Amino acid sequence: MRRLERGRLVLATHNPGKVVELAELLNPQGLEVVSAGELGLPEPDETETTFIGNARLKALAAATASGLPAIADDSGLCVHALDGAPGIYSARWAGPGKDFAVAMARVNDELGDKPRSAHFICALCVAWPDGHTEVVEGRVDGTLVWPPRGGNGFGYDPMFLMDGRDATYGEMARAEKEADNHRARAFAQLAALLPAVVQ
Ligand code: ITT
Repeated sequence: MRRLERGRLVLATHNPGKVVELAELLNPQGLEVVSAGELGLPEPDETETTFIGNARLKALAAATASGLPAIADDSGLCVHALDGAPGIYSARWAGPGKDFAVAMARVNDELGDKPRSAHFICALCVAWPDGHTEVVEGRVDGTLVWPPRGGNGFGYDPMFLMDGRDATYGEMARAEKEADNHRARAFAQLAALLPAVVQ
């Protein structure tokens, strides 16, 4: 199994909300993270058809361009009554202006009075410059509320109520959302795969 050495790791994402959450997970592991934006790396087109495929594509692009190991996150909201939409298109539903009020309204409109269960998925991929990759996936289940509640977090957080909770992700303080969500669940698997990260 490939070990992840302490040192610099590229966060292969251009989403500031993910940068915050991933840095919070990685920094305690002795990894110094630098974002793709800080390195001026291009944002690759997400041409794959799965979360894992797109995470791998983004991590490999960043590792190859930077010469450093890179971690990418591909994630999204899968609404059961919409056959899993927006899914891998979760960012694209917000349009070029990345307006998630628009994306949430579209989800709500398409749902109408159908059942409101949904889950978040996060695929994480670590890629090395020589092309080796490791991938994991985390999931949380919940329900979609309307109108959206809370101004914390990012993306679809204000309409997602994790099963068993009273506060949406948008209403939770940062530490509360970070303690258990699809990204943290994926990261826990990654840390088990790459033991050097958790020494
Ligand atoms: P990168 O590809 O640069 O990482 P992106 O925003 O385009 O940034 P994705 O293609 O993975 O990332 O899109 C996932 C979208 O799903 C993201 O823009 C959010 O709107 C949504 N999403 C993912 N995780 C979320 C979370 O924890 N809370 C709320 N929304 C989330």
